Amino acid sequence: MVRAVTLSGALLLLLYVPSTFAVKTQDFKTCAQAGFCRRGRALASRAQETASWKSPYSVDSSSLAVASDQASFTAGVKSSLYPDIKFSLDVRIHDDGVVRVRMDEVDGLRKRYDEAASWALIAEPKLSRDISWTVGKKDVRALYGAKKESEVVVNFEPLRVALLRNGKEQVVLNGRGLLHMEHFRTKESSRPEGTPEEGLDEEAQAVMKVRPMAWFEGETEDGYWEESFGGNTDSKPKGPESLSIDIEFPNHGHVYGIPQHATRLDLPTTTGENPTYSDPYRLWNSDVFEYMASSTMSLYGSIPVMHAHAADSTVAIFNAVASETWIDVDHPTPKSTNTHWISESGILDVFIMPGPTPDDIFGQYARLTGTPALPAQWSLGYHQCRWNYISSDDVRSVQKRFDEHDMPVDVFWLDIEYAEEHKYFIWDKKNFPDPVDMMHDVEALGRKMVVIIDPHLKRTSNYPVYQEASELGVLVKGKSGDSEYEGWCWSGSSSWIDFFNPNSWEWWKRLFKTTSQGNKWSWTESTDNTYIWNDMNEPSVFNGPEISMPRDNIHYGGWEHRDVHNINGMLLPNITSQALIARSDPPKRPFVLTRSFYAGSQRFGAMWTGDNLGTWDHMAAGIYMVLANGIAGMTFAGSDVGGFFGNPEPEMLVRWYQVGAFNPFFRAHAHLDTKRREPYLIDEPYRGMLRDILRLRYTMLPVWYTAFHEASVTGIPVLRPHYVVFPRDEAGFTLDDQYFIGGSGLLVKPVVHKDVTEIEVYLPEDQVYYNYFSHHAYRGSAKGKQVIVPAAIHEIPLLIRGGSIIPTRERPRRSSPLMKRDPFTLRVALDKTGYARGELYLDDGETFSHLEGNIVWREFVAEKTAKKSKTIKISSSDLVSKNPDAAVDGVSLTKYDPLNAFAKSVEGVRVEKIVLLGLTSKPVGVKVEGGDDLVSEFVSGVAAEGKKEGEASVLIIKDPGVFVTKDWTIVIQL
Ligand code: NBV
Repeated sequence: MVRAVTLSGALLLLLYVPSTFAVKTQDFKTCAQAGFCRRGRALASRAQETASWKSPYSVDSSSLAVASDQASFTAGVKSSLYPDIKFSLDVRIHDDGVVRVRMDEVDGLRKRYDEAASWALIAEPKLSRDISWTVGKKDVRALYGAKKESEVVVNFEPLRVALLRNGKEQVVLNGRGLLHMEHFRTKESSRPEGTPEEGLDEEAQAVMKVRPMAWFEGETEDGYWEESFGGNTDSKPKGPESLSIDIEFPNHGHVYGIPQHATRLDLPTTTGENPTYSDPYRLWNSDVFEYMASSTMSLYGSIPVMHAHAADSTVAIFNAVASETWIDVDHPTPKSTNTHWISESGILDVFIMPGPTPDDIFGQYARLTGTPALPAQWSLGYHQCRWNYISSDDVRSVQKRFDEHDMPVDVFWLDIEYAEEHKYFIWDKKNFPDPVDMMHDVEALGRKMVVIIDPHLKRTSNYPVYQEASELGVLVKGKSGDSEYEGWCWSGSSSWIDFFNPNSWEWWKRLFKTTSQGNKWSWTESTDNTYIWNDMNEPSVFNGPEISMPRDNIHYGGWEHRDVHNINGMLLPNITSQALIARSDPPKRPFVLTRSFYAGSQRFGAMWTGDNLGTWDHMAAGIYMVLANGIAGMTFAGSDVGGFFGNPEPEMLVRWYQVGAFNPFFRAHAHLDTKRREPYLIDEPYRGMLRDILRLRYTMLPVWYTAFHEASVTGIPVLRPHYVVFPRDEAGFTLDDQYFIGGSGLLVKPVVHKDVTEIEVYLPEDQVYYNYFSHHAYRGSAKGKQVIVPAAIHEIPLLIRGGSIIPTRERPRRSSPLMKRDPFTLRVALDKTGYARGELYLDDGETFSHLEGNIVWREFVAEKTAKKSKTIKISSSDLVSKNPDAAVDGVSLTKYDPLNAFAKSVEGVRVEKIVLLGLTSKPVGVKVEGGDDLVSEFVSGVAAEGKKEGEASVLIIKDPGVFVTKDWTIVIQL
């Protein structure tokens, strides 16, 4: 079908849209349809067209005050446009070099929303003790860092803030003079004095609206006082209050992040000719039905975090704003990037992360907003979901069929139809007469259930959750501020909990208690193994503007919805995860999946990419969306396996499981109208392929869990794009279809096209890489090289980087908790120097006892005893004892004892097999140091240290009799 779609107001183009799926672009604003975005972009155009353009904002140097600890300064800012309006500037330098720049309106008619950062940050950042600001006539500067390599320069007139490294500008705020904080005004004061408002014809009114300062603000009051879109009118009681700022990255040619959009990881320019990228990237949490696989449209979550990258530097921005924000990206030269951020309301609160490497950025961002929580280990297994499993017997029979077909699964999910009239928590007893028994049947095999709880509450007197919320006064109010807002959602006429109201917090937590709470309601018909899925929390409102809440709705503290919209969605999973922790004693790790999210959401659980389509394009988009979410903190991420909409053909389903098995969050899900497609339903040979993929995921759980542990300590994402692992390799800067899993050395390139039998994989270095399955050795090159890897439908292009040791558990089980005492296999993939290293992190996987040091954290190393030696030792040692800074989940391990209770509980767990790849020759002896000779098998082949490609040599050491919690060394004599 060919249809006409209007994009960005003026541009009409013909687009091919498959007849079955079509996003309703007309339901969502383009920049041209949002007054403040139009104004912001118009400002940028005027600046570009005016050679003498100069920002009207300047620092009033007479007001500059450096704090006594020297870490910050404040100053007044004025605008030559509005000499009577006062602004304040506050610049602080944190102890890790992050620079925070805040600007607010002083003594304005109203207060601007300034709490976005407080929801995102874990604590008030520590300021540096090592700064001294030098106040000059034209600027104020601070030189800092270990080698005094960093410098912040704030120019007074015009106001301009720059972060320099070794004398070179890395990040510049207001370099192009697009900073504009629209001050609060009244309708009257907005016009020149004495201008009659009434009795003028249209033309005269337009002329009268021209104010003396029109050169900067434009010629009309464009969308200042009221705006309508799609039949809804925004009353805008506060008038204009938008904020625009340009942020330049003069030496960085690539920018990544600002999820969530269905866009390539390396964000395309939005100011060029490409019609798909003609609008700025939009951040406004939205439920976009049948979203496009390539678009700047906003989706369910918003993280205003952007990385800017070049071969010698990575820097990043966290723009802590909660209102709707549009971001233009432009590359004035291939090696530089300009961005322009336009937000509807709020203060300016920008964190500049100085890097200089991607890993440094992850640390800096994690110190601000926290690391991803270490998930329960079972949640890394396979999740089976569908809208809907229709009854308890349906759940039981699905579970049975997984077992009959020997397919592992950890979690069964229930979508909205379990709830009577969509009153969440309340079981539809016709179909779910015995919910607790059903849960226990699932738990019997170590499995769990996840049940959906949406934030809209049915407005009815027979729903205790709504009744209590209403009595407590914790529901979002309509624009009058005094009556409950009523909108339409799954439950019909509904209201929404206002989680900004602290009175809702303890109440919400109580609802999840599985034991009776006297005359108060609680979810006694659930168990401590019932976990939660929060959907529709953008919030999605069927009859609201852009399928969400009116912007003039009122939240706690009198803030309008527009001020807090992008944060709103994160509060539900935040309090829900706290509720799950609080419901049992001792507490268990929570699991909450959320559709909407903001900066800091990584502390509360997992996200998924929402309602994707069953198309190859969407399969590919899922990968780069998960990568982008990950670099902005949300690393526990995945997309619906199979595609939410549509009925994938067998080939597509198999490929989708391959993608899912290499996503941090691995869940199959499907729309109500789709055919059932549980993996056991598909015919052979595909069924066997799906079983193999599921088993492969379970085999690799130790790799995933170790990667999550690392993320929980360092903030480095579980899926690592090339620019993160090889920041200097330019050829990798645009790659988003292959990636590394944690620090394991596994490199995967899932196939996302039809009829593929082989695929090119890019190797970024002069190193040997081994095919995980066939052990074929490939050689990379220092200049970067593509190699061809077999990729027929049953094959996953998965390589092990030479130099890695991969721990796996290879016994097929029904669920991950049943693997607790299973032995390990170690794949030792020697690098070109004959060396390899790997890590394994273990704990009980579900409580918080790991924070007390109940963990096993091992380092495995394979190395020659001397450079030309013919002796290779593979050893296992305790990593925590070696590392005084060791931490778990952001908490340092002060109480660690290698003989801790968890370690004792897995004392008997063996290493059952070692697979050593790339030895130069057949060993003459293999033994445990100080022990017996071991049985081994050698198949000769290509050596790691040579230049040849082909099947690598493989040494298999069977049952070496060593234990995973113990120190040991195996000696291989060549
Ligand atoms: O709860 C029903 C669905 C859910 O299955 C899906 O995963 C969510 O993204 N939900 C959206 C509401 C309706 C979608 C058309």
